[in-house]
Amino acid sequence: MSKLKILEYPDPRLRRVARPAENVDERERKLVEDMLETMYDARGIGLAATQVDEDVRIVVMDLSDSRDEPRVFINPEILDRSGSQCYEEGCLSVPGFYAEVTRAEQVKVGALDIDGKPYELEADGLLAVCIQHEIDHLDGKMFIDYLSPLKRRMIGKKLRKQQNSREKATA
Ligand code: QAP
Ligand code: CO
Repeated sequence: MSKLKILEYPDPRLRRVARPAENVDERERKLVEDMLETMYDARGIGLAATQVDEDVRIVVMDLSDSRDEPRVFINPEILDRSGSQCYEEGCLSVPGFYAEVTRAEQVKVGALDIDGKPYELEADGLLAVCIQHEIDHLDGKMFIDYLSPLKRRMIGKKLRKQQNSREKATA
């Protein structure tokens, strides 16, 4: 397994729309392993392939406290949604920033598992929030898009500053 580099806002590569996986093979399974390692190392609960600069519709998640319940979604699709809930979200690609976002309360998701087998999942609460957040990434969308343009610009400026000083420190 190997740890991957996580892209950070406002990197334009986070805006690409990922293409569906044509099959679930060794290449896809290796990516899933690497994404899980990357997510666990960064102490995240969800990670989309877009965030590690991979152009394919794959999401990994783990909402457990014990960090031993990995979930894999290949070509995930929201089949049904209902209700609405407000949740304070963060993102590994927007480190240090959190904001409340309103999304569907319940979703039904269809996806392929790590063996390429189709399955469906009914989710609510944090699980539903996380799935919607991660599928957004595959469509080039981020949680800060739901905030005001002013807030988004402020976050972009602060992150750029952090990124620049980090670059200088390692130069
Ligand atoms: C998406 O986000 C999510 O700023 C997953 O410094 C988040 O794993 C869905 C993280 C909340 C629903 C609710 C963020 C780690 C992790 C940070 C994450 C940070 C360190 C974010
Ligand atoms: Co995110």
